Amino acid sequence: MPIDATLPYDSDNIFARILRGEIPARKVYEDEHALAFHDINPAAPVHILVIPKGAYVSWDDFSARATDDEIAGFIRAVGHIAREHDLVAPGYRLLANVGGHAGQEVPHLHVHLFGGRPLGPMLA
Ligand code: IU
Repeated sequence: MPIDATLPYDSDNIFARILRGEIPARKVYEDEHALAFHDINPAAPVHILVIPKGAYVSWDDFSARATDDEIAGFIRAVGHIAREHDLVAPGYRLLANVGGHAGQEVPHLHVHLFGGRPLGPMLA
């Protein structure tokens, strides 16, 4: 079920539990602002989720409430991970679903990083 992105942050969501180390994840990167791990149901040869360490429901919540430091750190982490995985020359795609129409399932902001094959046209 897609989430309602206007609801307050639920600190029991699965990505919050991964951040607290209560649930394992195949981590690929971590710093002060961001954690990245392989998606459990990959849609491409490279399918990494990058999440901020702060408690933000969605891109909307993050862009409204996060500090400039958090936003800059998070965006830099996404770029760093793409470069570390040699995705710049072949190309890659970033996607962040927000709420019901986009089908966001987990109520902690996550940016999908897809790569490793031609990704085809955007769906919308
Ligand atoms: P969405 O943008 O909220 O629709 O994407 C959620 C993603 O989180 C989706 O690709 C799932 O496969 C992925 N995921 C995960 O990697 N680990 C989990 O424990 C759960 C979902 I639940």
